[in-house]
Amino acid sequence: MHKLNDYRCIPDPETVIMLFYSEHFGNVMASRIASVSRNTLETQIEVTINLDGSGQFKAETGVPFLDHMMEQIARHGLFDLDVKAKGDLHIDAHHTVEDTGITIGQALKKALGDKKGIIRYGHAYIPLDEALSRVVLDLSGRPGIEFDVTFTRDKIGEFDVDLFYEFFQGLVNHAGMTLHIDSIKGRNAHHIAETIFKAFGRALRMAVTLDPRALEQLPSTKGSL
Ligand SMILES: [Mn+2]
Repeated sequence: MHKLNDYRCIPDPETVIMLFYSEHFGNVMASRIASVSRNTLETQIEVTINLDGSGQFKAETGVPFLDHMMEQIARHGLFDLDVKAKGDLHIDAHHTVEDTGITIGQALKKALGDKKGIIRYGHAYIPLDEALSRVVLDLSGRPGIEFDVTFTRDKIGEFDVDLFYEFFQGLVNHAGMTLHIDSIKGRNAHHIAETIFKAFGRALRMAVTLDPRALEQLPSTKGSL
């Protein structure tokens, strides 16, 4: 059995875990990739996610602010994320944003597979100038969202701030995740939104990370997640 202190010269615990994992389980790691296509009369969406990526991001959704926010998830979560969405934007962005959240949730669930070895819980505080947000999540298998965010305006550019909740609710319902999002401080709506998405990426990265001390275990006393 290998021990973490084989790598004690490397200070960053995430680097230690990644090195340990890629050395011993490299081919398993490559499998945490999933693609999902979801088609309705309102939207056609394709998502590919690699949980063990490097933050590469591509999106064509026709909703630039959504793309800007999803890029925060990919970059700060170190996920590779590719999102293609065609939606009924002639009505408004509601269906496209909600269904993109749903499809990312489905892809995330598929990429996680049996969830063996994952940390399961994740949290992050992220500041941006005057704004500060906290995201805490549990890959519990049970959908639940607590969204305590007050925006200082109704729209960021063309983007309706109500849609942030719709995005996360769709994602949570289909990923099977408990998600608490709290905006703690903030005046600028763009900053508030960005801190939420960065914190979500960072918290999700923690939760999906494989724990080298428990690679063969499911982190639940119930025996299922
Ligand atoms: Mn920005």
